[in-house]
Amino acid sequence: MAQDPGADRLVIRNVEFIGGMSEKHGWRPDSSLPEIAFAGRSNVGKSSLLNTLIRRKSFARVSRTPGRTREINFFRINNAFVLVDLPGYGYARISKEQKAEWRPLIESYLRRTSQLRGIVLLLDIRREASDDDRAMLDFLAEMEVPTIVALTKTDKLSKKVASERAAETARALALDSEQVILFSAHSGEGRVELLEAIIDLAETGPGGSSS
Ligand SMILES: Nc1nc2c(ncn2[C@@H]2O[C@H](COP(=O)(O)OP(=O)(O)O)[C@@H](O)[C@H]2O)c(=O)[nH]1
Ligand SMILES: [Mg+2]
Repeated sequence: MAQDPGADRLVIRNVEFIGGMSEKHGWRPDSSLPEIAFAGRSNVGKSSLLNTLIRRKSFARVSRTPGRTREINFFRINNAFVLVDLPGYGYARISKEQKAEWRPLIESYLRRTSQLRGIVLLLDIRREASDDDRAMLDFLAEMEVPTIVALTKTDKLSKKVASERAAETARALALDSEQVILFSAHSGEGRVELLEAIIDLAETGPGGSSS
């Protein structure tokens, strides 16, 4: 793998927490770097996926800090792009008021970010997409944001069933099969594929032109 000339760009050399956006129209970094955002319902495995992708203790520490879990957190990676950790949505145990909170915050971020190059939406491979998941996908399609779906926790299913689920998900959500990536934080499945996909998005100029 060290001999592969393409592998170097996948090495995470530097991760820097640059801050959190906690309310609609609130602070956000004025970075001009491309941004890639990660979204999904609470408990889908987003923290685990990001920790697997980034492999930094400092990253895990920030995402565990109380108060940060409902913010949008920004991390500069390799001084090349910004990874945006959106708050998990739709957790059944929180109040109605809190439940409604994610939407304006996430929508405000998405509408204000001209450097957004793509979004990774996480879905648990064993569950059907929720209304919130579908609302998010519709919103992203409307905004014409390139979308990747990561199906998480694939280690819970056999390889055969997992790939059937991937095909079903693509069909049900009208996605291309290349947009769906199987991922497991436990086995590491999909880490390289997902990293390649997000770096490709980050290196694509606005409106899809190669920069
Ligand atoms: N089997 C399995 N469990 C996972 C995986 N990723 C996360 N989990 C579990 O799912 C739960 C929620 O994970 P977490 O990363 O905190 O989800 P978040 O709320 O989306 O940040 C935890 O109990 C994790 O151990 C995975 O790839 N495989
Ligand atoms: Mg989390």
